Amino acid sequence: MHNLGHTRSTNQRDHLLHTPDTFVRTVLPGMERAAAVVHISPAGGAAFTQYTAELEPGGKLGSTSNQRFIYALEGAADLATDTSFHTLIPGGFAYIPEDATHTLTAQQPTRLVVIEKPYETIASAPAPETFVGHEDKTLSVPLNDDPDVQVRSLLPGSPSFDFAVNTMTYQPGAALSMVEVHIMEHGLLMLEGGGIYRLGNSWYPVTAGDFIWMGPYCPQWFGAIGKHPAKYLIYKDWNRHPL
Ligand code: UGY
Ligand code: MN
Repeated sequence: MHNLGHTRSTNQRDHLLHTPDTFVRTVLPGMERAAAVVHISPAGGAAFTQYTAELEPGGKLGSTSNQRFIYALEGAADLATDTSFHTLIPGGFAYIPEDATHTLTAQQPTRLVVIEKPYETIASAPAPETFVGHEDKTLSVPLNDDPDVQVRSLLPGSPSFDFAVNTMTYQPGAALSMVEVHIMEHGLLMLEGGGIYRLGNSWYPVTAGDFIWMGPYCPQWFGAIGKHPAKYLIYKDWNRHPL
């Protein structure tokens, strides 16, 4: 059934809401038996790229010289670097520094969040190293003392890292305590549940599977609605001077 030209997706100067009914698959260089839904990139106004990679069994990601973050949504994929081997299962994640040779191969039908960004070196911190973990083993802390909004920081806070990726889980009815306006940009994938996202001067109903990009200084607020918790994975640039 066609949708008569309607969609919740919208592309604004300082934000994008990208809903699954509008996803178009593409194959990025080096991908094998895999496709990508590129949610945001420099072409859309961001300083990073975020895509969902959908891999068949034996499918592979292409290589990159940029730093890369992977979060497994479904399936299982083997990450091999020059010195290590890990299998990523749902909730598992990996950070791979720039210029680090690696392969990512699906064992079964697999969906991955992939974030790539040129690394911004600073003299005062050593280059980051490969970091692999699982969300379930990451500390959950309340946001601003609100136990109903829990944050898990997947990457170390060390200034070696120039971005952060967190999960945020809201109990039904919980909300951000303020409208945030900040220099950092966000790439956000709704993982569970839903609610209302304020982006700029618009309020959008959002649900699991939706992607949001928030540009620098985009006013933002979220309130969870429904009978189940709402959860999202959120990227932000971090630890660097604005100039
Ligand atoms: O970390 C953040 O800036 C986060 N609280 N923003 C958001 O959830 N929109
Ligand atoms: Mn924010």
